[in-house]
Amino acid sequence: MERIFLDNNATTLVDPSVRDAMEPFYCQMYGNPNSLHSFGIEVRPFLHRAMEQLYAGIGADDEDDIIINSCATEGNNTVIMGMYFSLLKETRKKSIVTTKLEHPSIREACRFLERQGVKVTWLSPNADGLITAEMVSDAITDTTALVSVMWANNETGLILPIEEIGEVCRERGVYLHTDAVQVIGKIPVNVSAFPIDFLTFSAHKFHGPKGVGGLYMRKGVSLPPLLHGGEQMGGHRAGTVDVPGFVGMGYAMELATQNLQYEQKEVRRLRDKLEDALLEVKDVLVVGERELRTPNTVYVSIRGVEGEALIWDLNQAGIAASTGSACASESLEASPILTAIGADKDLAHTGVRFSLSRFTTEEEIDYTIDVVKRAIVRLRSMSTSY
Ligand code: C6P
Repeated sequence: MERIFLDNNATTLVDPSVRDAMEPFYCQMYGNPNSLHSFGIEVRPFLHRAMEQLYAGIGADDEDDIIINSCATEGNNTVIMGMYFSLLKETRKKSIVTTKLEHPSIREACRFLERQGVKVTWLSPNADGLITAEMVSDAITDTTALVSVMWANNETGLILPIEEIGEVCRERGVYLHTDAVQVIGKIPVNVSAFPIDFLTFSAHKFHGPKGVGGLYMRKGVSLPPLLHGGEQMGGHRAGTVDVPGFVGMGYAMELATQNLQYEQKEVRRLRDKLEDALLEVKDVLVVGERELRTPNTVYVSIRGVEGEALIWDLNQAGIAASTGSACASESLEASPILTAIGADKDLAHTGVRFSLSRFTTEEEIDYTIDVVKRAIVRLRSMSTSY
């Protein structure tokens, strides 16, 4: 049976051309880029090029920094922990503003800081699932050091108004960090045009390899490293960089930019087709307005159908979707996002996320529509609450 992957917000297929670009760095050019001999020296131009691809992909200025690390979880922790050691611990700037929508890598890092005495303000989304610039503005006080708001939510795909939020932060003299994991390759990202100080991304969310990510830091802002040791990454992140991963991430970023239009037109058309078909079914609701979401994501709630049960039925038919974050998929708790936007208890257990990619085909979507519709009938017929 052919399998269908509609869980691209969890991870993505490595583009075969990205894999080809990485391949020479395993058994041929395997030198440590910090070595002074030819094995090390020959690698450096490729890393230089990969770095340029990243700068171009996010619109960074030459003088800004991009720190290559292991994943977005590391990037997010570097910002939160770095803020703690540089500002929160020592100065009167003792608080952070963040949201209840964040990925656990922000949420748990902030909870850890709460236990160290830092004040964290947790913004709840409004009924549309959004955080507004006004909410951020109201939450900032004289003691706020950092605002951390994700650019798009991984479950709903809802895009938050980062530019406006950045303007508020700039006016009030507060740093802005954004977790941009879910927007690379889906909407244009230009950090030079937006008032963003820190931005995290992760290669495996845009058809690059797992285990490599990046943290953008605007020129003039600095954070102590999370990993201490050698002088790699200009002292910002010790440890030998994953050379094949770095090269792959650079190329994946270039391809993400090249495919942006395709994503916004074709991937979106397929997503809309799936969404329209699901909305034909009675008592189905989609979280968030289409225009406000990343083009590949639909988060649907189907009354009378437990999210896990539907995922199981789909899996039997070879289709991979999810109830939400992959890293929370073993928890049977209600969806935090559906709860946050005011869904009742029954509804909060029904969320299912479909996330497409540029490799998704029309046939796959047609088949999925058919399978989901049949699964809904089957599961509702067994439901005690519907
Ligand atoms: N979200 C999901 O199923 P890593 O794997 O550390 O590079 O990325 C973590 C991460 C950080 N921020 C956001 C917004 C994310 O979506 C993720 C990963 C996956 O939604 C796995 S939990």
